[in-house]
Amino acid sequence: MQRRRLMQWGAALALSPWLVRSAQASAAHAMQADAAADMPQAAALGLPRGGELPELVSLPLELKDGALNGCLAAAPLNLPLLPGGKATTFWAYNDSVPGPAIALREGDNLRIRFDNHLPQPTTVHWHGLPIPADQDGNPHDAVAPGASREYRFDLPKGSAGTYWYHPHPHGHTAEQVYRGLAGVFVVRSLDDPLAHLPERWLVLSDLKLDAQGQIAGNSDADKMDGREGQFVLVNGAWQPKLTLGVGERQRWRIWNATSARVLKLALPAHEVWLVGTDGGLIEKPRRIDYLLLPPGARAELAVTGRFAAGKPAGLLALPYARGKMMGPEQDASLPILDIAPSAALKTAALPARLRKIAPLGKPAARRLVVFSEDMANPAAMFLINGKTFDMDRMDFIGRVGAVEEWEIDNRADMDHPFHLHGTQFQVTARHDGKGWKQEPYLAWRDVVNVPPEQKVRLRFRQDLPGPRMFHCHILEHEDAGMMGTLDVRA
Ligand SMILES: [Cu+2]
Repeated sequence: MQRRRLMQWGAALALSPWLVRSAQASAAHAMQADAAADMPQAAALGLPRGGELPELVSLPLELKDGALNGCLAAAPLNLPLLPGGKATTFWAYNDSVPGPAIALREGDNLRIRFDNHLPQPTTVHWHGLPIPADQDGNPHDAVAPGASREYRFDLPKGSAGTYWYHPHPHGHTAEQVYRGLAGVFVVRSLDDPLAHLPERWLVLSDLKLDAQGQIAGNSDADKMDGREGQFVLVNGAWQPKLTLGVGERQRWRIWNATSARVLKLALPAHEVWLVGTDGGLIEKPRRIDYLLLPPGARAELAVTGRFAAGKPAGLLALPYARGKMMGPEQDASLPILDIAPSAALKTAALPARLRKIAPLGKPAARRLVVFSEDMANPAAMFLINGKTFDMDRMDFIGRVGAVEEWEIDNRADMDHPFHLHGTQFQVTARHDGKGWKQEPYLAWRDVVNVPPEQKVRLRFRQDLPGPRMFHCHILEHEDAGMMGTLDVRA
């Protein structure tokens, strides 16, 4: 097998990084051909496209004893996706792909009964939310097949933002997400300056089917590069269509729920302002030409329908190279969503100020987080500070309420999007390989992409005690051990 050969070469040539790289390049070439052979072309599968953008289903919630109560169950689900009547088996929350949307307000208290009907242990991780560590679906708190648990937390003031939930068991996160387990979670503030805009929610996910129309397992190339399938879906549909009035301003929330794609999203025919990041609104709208959304990240946009002549009317993912070792890079624009004009509408106002974000003060602790790859060591290929994930090791000890500054230094060959649980951070500066540049605006994030030979500085505060994961959000890298634990102590 090509993979084994690659590893033997890697081991034999461990003394010469350059030789390892060239051996990898030729093995990679052979593996690309393998990967193409086991992944049929999109067109050959007959997945329908061009339908109306599906609305997300909502999770029913019942107010009882001061809490909103709901149920989530993870289970296999057969969906008749392809023509010919043969169903594709997904794993889904409440028989829905994506999972049911949860929309709450700051101050709400949520209680979710969760049932695991999967053949594997799982957890529900509430990605980005500032909730207690023991409610956050850490890999340490797995729910066994057939077992249940309750997740319970409140949404503090200031937590309005665009979040999601997905499994986080150690070693199975990528598979559970690519089989369909992911849902969105929106927290609204009581004084939302954009409440007057109609909202569209777009969940971007990746689908890879085999020749039988079933969800394909991960190839060796997927395990190394992070998985990319034939299809990028929006709310579970392939290249669906949304209508936008000429001159109409809408508020879009976009989730990158793919395992590994760094999406460089553009709307060339329209007027686009960035208004929010993972953890809610930024201070002032920023006019943008494209949005770089790494795996796991979210954004809010104010989109005005302009339908500029001669420009593609839809949402595109522009070409982006993320240093993949095996697979081909995305070297052409990928249509994600069609946009059709409806009647002309008055353009709603976009406030000049959205909210105030206070910069986090001087850090009480500074830490260095180095991403590296060791292609000669299949047992520990993706490393943080030279180590692979160990559930029983605390990598850092932090303090509740203390500001920390972390420098994420990518000394590897691929992009690795950094993610931290339990809080939102502020990126303060980025090093592009030549020098540091101050981040031009304040924003709350929980994912930041770090390309090879680049560095990012960020600050955060953890307001609750307990172990918090930090990891690469390419889910195959996370499963392979590119993860650590920050133990926050009172
Ligand atoms: Cu990674």
